[in-house]
Amino acid sequence: MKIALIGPPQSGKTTTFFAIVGPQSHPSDHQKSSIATLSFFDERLDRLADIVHSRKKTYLHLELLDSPQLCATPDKGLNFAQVREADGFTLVLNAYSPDAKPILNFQTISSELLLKDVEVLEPTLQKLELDLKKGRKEREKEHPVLVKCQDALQKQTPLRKISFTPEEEKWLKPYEFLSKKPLSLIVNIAERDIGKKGVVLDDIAKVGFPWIAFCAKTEKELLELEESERKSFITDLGIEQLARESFLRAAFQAFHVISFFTVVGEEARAWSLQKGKNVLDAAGKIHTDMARGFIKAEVFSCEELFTHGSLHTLREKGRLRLEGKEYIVQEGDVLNIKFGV
Ligand SMILES: Nc1nc2c(ncn2[C@@H]2O[C@H](COP(=O)(O)OP(=O)(O)O)[C@@H](O)[C@H]2O)c(=O)[nH]1
Ligand SMILES: [Mg+2]
Repeated sequence: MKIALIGPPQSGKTTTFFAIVGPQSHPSDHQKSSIATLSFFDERLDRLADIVHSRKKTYLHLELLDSPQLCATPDKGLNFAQVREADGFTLVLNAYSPDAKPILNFQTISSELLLKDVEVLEPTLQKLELDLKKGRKEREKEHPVLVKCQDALQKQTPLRKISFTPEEEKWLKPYEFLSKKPLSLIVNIAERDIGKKGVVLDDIAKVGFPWIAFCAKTEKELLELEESERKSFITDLGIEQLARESFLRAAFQAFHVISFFTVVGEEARAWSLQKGKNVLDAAGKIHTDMARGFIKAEVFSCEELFTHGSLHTLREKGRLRLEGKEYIVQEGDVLNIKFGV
């Protein structure tokens, strides 16, 4: 999964990048693109690994992209070639400078994403209709899907708000529509606003996207400190959780994904799965053989394991369930897939 930081120039994207990934071996360069792979530290995986005595822990990973090309400038707008590669966006909004207009910036950029989709869709649809007139039947099924998108966009509805069938999704995939990609927000607040709740945040909450607020400059500097020193600063400043930790949760929420876990041999591992998918889909993510030869899954919730303290007690209490392939995987499930090939 690749997430691109987008936003107006000077909103704090590059500062945010380093506030999330920490100081990098190469110095912070505001002219260059940077990409980093992030581990999604999940305390639940730590606890699970402890209880089942796993020696190895594999967290979820995610790529974060920061590029000067992703600036939305008033004259040029966003550079969209590079954003199309991303699976989702995090929009960084300036709320730190005295003249900041975060809500306005949010509105401008979200309508710009929508407009770019119209620019792609309109000529495509025209060409498609010409092709159909010429009798090119193979594109017949694509037409209603694109018309559905056109209807939404004409009503200013971003495509991420529309539900599509798996068949429709297949047709849409090559277009990489921008208003369809998951979006989360970062409100980059001023040093003096750390730990405060303000009007801006109330307004941000109303726009209905997963968001976090933090001071990018301060958190970037905090990560440059020694761990021991950092802790006291965090407490003094009244920061509850560093953006490094909260960011991924907001981004994941935008993607509508859940986490599930597996324990195989020595390794406890976290996985992501689209909300609403079943255990057969989950098996397919782990290994195609597991999906092909799927028999049953032994399932328990990690929270219940933490409550009961051991697998033994869970089993005694009948909290280890056997589920068939239709079972919808829940947040925090631990899956043990039984399969035969
Ligand atoms: N005071 C303050 N300055 C910030 C904050 N975030 C970014 N800046 C400053 O704003 C300028 C632009 O930040 P940068 O991260 O390069 O923005 P980008 O153009 O979106 O990548 C830099 O000089 C930063 O130090 C913040 O939270 N507080
Ligand atoms: Mg930058």
